[in-house]
Amino acid sequence: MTAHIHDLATADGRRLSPYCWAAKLALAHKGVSFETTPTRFIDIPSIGGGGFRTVPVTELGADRIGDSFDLALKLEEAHPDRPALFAGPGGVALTRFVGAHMAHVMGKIARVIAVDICAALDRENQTYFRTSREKMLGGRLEDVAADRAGGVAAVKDALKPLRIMLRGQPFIGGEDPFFADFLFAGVVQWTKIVGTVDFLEGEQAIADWFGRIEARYGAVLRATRG
Ligand SMILES: N[C@@H](CCC(=O)N[C@@H](CS)C(=O)NCC(=O)O)C(=O)O
Repeated sequence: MTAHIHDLATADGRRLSPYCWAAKLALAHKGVSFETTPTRFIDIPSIGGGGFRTVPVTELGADRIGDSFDLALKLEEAHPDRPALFAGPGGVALTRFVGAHMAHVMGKIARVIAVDICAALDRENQTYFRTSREKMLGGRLEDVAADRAGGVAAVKDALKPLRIMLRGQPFIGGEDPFFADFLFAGVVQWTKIVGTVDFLEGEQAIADWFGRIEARYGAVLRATRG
């Protein structure tokens, strides 16, 4: 079975979304092949005839799944014999916390690079993105990003728990990556795709951890345009 992902893309086809990257890494971890369709922000409401507000939207067999965490749960249920994404109900519960922490880090990063993301979209999508993100971030994208050094410092502060944890273990999942790792790897990949700020500069432990993910799933991460 080949899964199909509606995958958020910039005007030049670069695959942008942290959650779409997490979904692709989860599929690869479970050995499920996938294809992608580049999807712009304003095309999301038309996916599958309507009803979805975010991507990834993943077609997996007869299912159409509109959330990356739900996709990971479905994959774990369908393939318990393959490498784990959660390793049991406790792992699912803990990954909810990691997801919330990842969203917190993502919010800090968005303040620095939302203006760069906007520049990478086509005109129609720029209008949508600017309006929605300025509402979300509470100001003009340029103003929110004006103190770049301060914004980067806030991201680094938010990454402290990950940095400390990686002193003692190679992955959030322990000896092997879990979905929690893929949620954070999606965020790192997002910043690399936008490519305007190197948040891993001076972050050796996190860069090494991302390198370990790349060592396993480099083919997925190198497909920056699908
Ligand atoms: N909980 C969802 C969140 C997905 C999400 O927020 N996706 C963003 C892209 S990173 C999106 O589609 N945003 C659409 C929009 O802002 O209109 C998941 O894990 O799949």
